[in-house]
Amino acid sequence: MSKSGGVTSKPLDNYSDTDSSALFIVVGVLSLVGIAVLIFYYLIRKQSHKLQFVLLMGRNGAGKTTLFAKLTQDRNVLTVSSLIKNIGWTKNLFPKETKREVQLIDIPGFERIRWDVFESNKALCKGIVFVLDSVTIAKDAQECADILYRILVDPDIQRRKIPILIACNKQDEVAAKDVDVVNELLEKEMNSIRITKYNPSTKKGNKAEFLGKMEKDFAFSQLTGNKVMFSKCICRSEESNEGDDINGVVEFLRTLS
Ligand SMILES: Nc1nc2c(ncn2[C@@H]2O[C@H](COP(=O)(O)OP(=O)(O)OP(=O)(O)O)[C@@H](O)[C@H]2O)c(=O)[nH]1
Ligand SMILES: [Mg+2]
Repeated sequence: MSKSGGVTSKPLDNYSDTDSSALFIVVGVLSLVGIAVLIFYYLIRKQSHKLQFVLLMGRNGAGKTTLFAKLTQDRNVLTVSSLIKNIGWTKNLFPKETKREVQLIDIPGFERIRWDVFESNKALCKGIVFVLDSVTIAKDAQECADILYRILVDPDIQRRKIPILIACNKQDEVAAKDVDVVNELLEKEMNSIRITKYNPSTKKGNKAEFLGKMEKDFAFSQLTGNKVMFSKCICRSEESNEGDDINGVVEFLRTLS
């Protein structure tokens, strides 16, 4: 009995040794694969972060290039109407944090260049700062709303739920409209534009281009995919550069860095 027990116990011990070393090998290989996947994922994320950027958009003279220079060079510049895009990384935007800087593209307001540059860069954008002139907004509301509408119905922008910050610039000027007033003016114009895209009563047009809730007046808060936010902005005060205020834009960029 004891002999037979001795005979059976030896092969069992051997089997157990082989089994545990096989297990070690499997665990080792799996760990290596896991580490490789993590490194690969980290590199892809790093690379895609480098490739992505935030677009500065809006009509001519809104202050995009002025804001771009403040964010990328931390200085005030005199500008002329842009005919080509500017690309650059933000500089010292989050000095005391581990947040990474953000790559920006300043898109000229000139209509044909604007949409060419937008079309060729939208696939890699991760956010849009829509800059507008708060002094002339009452007169320019329709044009600004047109641009915004086209951005917001874009399938790429919708599918990727790109967030948009509307920077109400030139708030240093006495004639500047408050952020709430700008919001109302734009919503009113967006309301009119969407009826031209699709009319719910006649059912004419493209339903996919109707933004917001059918039964209510348009409000940016009705957009479920794209988050649209507003902030005041002063990037080149007429009186003194010390009065500049781009905190709302910096906060927005922080959420994307
Ligand atoms: N008062 C005031 N003026 C500003 C402000 N920001 C920009 N400006 C002025 O607005 C004018 C137009 O600014 P730009 O930065 O060239 O405008 P833009 O949006 O780049 O214009 P385009 O390149 O034509 O699309 C310039 O004279 C700026 O100095 C601001 O916050 N306050
Ligand atoms: Mg410009």
